[in-house]
Amino acid sequence: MGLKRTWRGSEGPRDPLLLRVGVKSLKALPSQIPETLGDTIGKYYSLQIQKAEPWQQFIQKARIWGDRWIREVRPKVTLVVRMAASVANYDYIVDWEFQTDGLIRIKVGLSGILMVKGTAYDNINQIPNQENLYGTLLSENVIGVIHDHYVTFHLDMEIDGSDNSFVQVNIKKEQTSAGESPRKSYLKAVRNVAKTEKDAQIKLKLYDPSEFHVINPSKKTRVGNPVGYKVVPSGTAASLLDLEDPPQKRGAFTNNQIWVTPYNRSEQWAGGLFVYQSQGEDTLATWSDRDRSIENKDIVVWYTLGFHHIPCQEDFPIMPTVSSSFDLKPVNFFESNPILRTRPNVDNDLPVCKPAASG
Ligand SMILES: [Cu+2]
Repeated sequence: MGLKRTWRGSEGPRDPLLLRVGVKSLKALPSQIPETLGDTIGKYYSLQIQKAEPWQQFIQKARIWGDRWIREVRPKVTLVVRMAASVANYDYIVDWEFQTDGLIRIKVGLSGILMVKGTAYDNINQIPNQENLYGTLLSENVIGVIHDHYVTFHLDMEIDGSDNSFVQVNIKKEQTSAGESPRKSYLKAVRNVAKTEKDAQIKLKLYDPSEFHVINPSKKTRVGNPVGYKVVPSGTAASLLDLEDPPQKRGAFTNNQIWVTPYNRSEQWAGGLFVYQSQGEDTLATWSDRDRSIENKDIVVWYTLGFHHIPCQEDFPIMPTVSSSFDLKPVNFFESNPILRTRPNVDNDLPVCKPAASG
C-alpha cells in the first residue's frame, strides 16, 4: 500500500495562475502572446486559452480576471493498494487505485520471465514459414510462443446495501424519418435490468456498445436516479480457442468478459477449486448456466481482463511491464461532482517521506 501524488494532465503545478486570454487564431500559441503578458505569465503559470475572441478584449479581459486570480487546484492524490503475485514464470502486479472522485481503477501489470521454447533456428532467414513458429524468434535458438493472459475479478458489489441489480445500458442509434431533420441519426440509451444470470453474460462489442451499471434500486438520488457504480472496461482480450478445447473448458470463465451471479460462498474462484483436474464441471460458466435470479439480490460481478501476447525481442529475457486496467466508476452515486467540496490540498497535508536515519 502506498500514497502516490501526481498532477492531472493539464492542471499543472500547485498554485498556478489561471489566465483567461483571447487569441486571434489557433496559430497564436503562447509563444506569440505579447511579451508583457508573457512576463506576467511566468514559467509556472498555466494558460487557459479561449480562441476567437477579439484581440482588443484580450488585454481587458486578462485585467478583469487579473483581479480575481484563480489560484486553487487539487492535486490528484490516490490511495494505491498493491499486490504482486508470482505465478509460475510470470509476475502479476495488481493495483487497486482509489481516487478522490470516487473512481476505483484496477490495474494489472504483467512482468517476469517470458515463456519460451527452444528451436534449431538462429535467424529468421532460415525459417520457410514464420507463421508456423507460433511465436517470434527472440534470440538465437529461442522462440517466445504466442499465448494469452486472463485475470478474472470477483467483485462482491455492495452499492449502498447488499441487494443490487445489474443494468445493461445499451446505446442505440435512432434514425430520423425522411424530411424530419437535416440530421440522419441520433443516440438513445436503453436500460435493460438483468433478471437472471443469462441476461448478464456479456461479450464486449465496439459497434453495439453498452454501459454496465450495478445499482441499488431502492436507494435514489435527490432527483430520483438509482445510486450506482459502473464497470468500465478498457483494453482487454477475449479467448479465441474452441469452446470444447480442454484448456478453454477449464478456463470457461473467459467465455464472456462480464458475468453476474448471486452471491454463493462456494463460488469464489472462477476456475473452480481443482483447476488442473477439471473437465470444466466447476467453473463460473457452469454456475452461471443455472440461470438463477439476480435482480435486486446480493450479487457478484465478474470481470475478466485479458491480454493477447505475441512476444517481441524487448520481452526477452525479462519483460518490461505490460499493463491494462478497468474502472469502477460512480454513476449517480453522488449528488454532484464530489471533488468540488474538497479543500485544496497543501503540501503540509501530505505525508512527507524521509530517509531512515543512518547508522
Ligand atoms: Cu505473456
